[in-house]
Amino acid sequence: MRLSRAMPAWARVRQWGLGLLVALFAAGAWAADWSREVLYFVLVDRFADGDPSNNRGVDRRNPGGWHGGDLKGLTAQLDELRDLGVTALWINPVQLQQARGMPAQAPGVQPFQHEGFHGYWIHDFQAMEPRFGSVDDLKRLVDAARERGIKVLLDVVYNHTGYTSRYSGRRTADGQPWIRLGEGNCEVDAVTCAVGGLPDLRVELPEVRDHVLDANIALARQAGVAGFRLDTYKHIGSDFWAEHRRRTRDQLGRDFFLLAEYWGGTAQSLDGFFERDEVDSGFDFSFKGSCEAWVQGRGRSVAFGAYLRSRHQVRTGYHLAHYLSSHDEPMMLGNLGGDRERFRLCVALQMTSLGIPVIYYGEEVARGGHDWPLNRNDMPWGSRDVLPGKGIPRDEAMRSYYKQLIAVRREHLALTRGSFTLLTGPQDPVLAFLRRDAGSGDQVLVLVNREDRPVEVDVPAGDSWGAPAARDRLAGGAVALA
Ligand SMILES: [Ca+2]
Repeated sequence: MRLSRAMPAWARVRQWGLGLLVALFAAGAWAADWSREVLYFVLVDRFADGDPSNNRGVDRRNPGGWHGGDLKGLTAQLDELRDLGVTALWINPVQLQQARGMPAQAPGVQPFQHEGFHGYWIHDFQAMEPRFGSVDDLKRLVDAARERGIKVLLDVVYNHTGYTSRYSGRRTADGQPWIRLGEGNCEVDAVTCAVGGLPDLRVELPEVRDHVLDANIALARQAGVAGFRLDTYKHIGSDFWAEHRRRTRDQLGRDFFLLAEYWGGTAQSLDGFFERDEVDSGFDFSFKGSCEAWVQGRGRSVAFGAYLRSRHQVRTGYHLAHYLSSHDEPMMLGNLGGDRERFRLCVALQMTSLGIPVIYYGEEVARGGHDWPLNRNDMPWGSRDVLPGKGIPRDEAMRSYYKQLIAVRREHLALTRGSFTLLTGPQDPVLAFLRRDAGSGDQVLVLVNREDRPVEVDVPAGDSWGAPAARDRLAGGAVALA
């Protein structure tokens, strides 16, 4: 078949009805199975302002300042996420932030004041940041999301406080400081070092551990969130994470979901945590760079396919969460020099690959902003009257493409839990692989062409392909198989 670069082709090879039946059965039997979720990450301050009365110190011209978004605003825009097809929402930490920001500099940006708008500079674990909203606002978000079939993951920090906090100088009952200041080298000892120079909480001390655990668990229980995204996982020891797993399960339920931010995480490097059942999932830091390289012509297609296959080594019942952009890395579209056609190929690969796809807010409308701090800029709302991103243009065609791919992913068990068979030959320019779900018989053939021209490709049909007809899930229509 002929393929243009921008149009990966899909062919589903078995009866649709059987796949649908099995999908419904499986969803009921595995209430806590996150293999079919599509996760959307929002920096609350940068998304939607639903309450101007809490906009203390807001300066939307400051790339590191507060921009006014809040939980009420996010709640009011949940239909935007439901319409896109996402099934889970991850929001940044919402506890009270340090009172004043820090002077900051970045290439290409005027020196600016960096505030705690991102939520990771906590002053008090037991209080909410009023610019984000109240505990009731968080509960209303969770309830409104649940009505739309969307789970909410709350980001929590255990490793450090803000640069200033109510904990500085605090000591335990037997006189030990709560904080380690400026000690250690993260290259030598990740647990005792000060990440980004932030005061390191000594969570190995039971009094400190109980304070942060109790605060986060109480907030989760009050609001009814479905799980935690665990910040700076690498920088806390396994004893803490084992205790964390026990307590969250005991107090928040067996299905309470844990997603670890282990910097550099892959199927291989996360396996120890999965083996010890500390968490249910971890971010896959390898997908973004691998995809960027391949779509730009670096490396053979067969090697990239072998990499995708290696992601299937993840332990059964545990998940990799793979993303194209994040608040801690330059955004993919910028890394690709703004090439939206190549970006689309990575979107297609993200949505046809094993794991929990994570969409960084606004990426689905080709949000601009490349490196920090502009990778955390405002959600584009185009002509819609939503601040802070009112008037920022949106690529609606890109959003439609995301919608289509998310819908295809959610319809096919093969794409979420199926096996991976690489069909690319050593010299083939086109990447070809088959995803197959043995239980339902659902199969999807994925073909991706990174060349700047149409190419012809022969794909060896397996014995399991069955009926000699398939359906193109992107362009529509039948595909004849010979
Ligand atoms: Ca506000």
